[in-house]
Amino acid sequence: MANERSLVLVKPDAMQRGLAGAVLQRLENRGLLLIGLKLMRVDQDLASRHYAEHEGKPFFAALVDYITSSPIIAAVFEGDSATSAIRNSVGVTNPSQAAAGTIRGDFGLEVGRNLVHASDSPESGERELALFFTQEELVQWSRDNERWISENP
Ligand code: D4T
Repeated sequence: MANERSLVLVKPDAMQRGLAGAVLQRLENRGLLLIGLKLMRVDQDLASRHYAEHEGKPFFAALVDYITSSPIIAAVFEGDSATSAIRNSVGVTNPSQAAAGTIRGDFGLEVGRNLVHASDSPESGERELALFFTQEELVQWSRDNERWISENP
């Protein structure tokens, strides 16, 4: 799908460890277009809504504690096949299994400290970004070098 939008969260462990720039740089370097960015705290209500699909699972309480424990950076990236491109750059959920060269594979060791969230489908991306951003907070813009990133800009 063209011009997918994906929500990326730089989670509290990445913030505490000073890795926010490294995480965002990897996605920016791929050519994904940044259209939303905010430093914020996630409260219990937002955490429960964002992780609604995990409610009732054994790790849910720890997951909510973790995501609410420090500020995060919420970002929206746009691009062709943005969802899969970002998920591939992020790596699999458990950093101990994530490939070297991915964010989780290079910076993490445990599933409960996996540094970053990325939407798992275009539909999730739209649902999730609406939890974190108003339409007015998303910036529509284009780059002057778009034709060097995309064959059909
Ligand atoms: P997020 O949603 O944070 O990008 O992670 P993933 O999409 O890669 O993985 P997920 O939705 O299956 O899990 C959400 C979140 O829960 C944590 N988690 C997960 C955990 O602490 N223990 C577990 O056993 C699992 C499956 C990690 C990510």
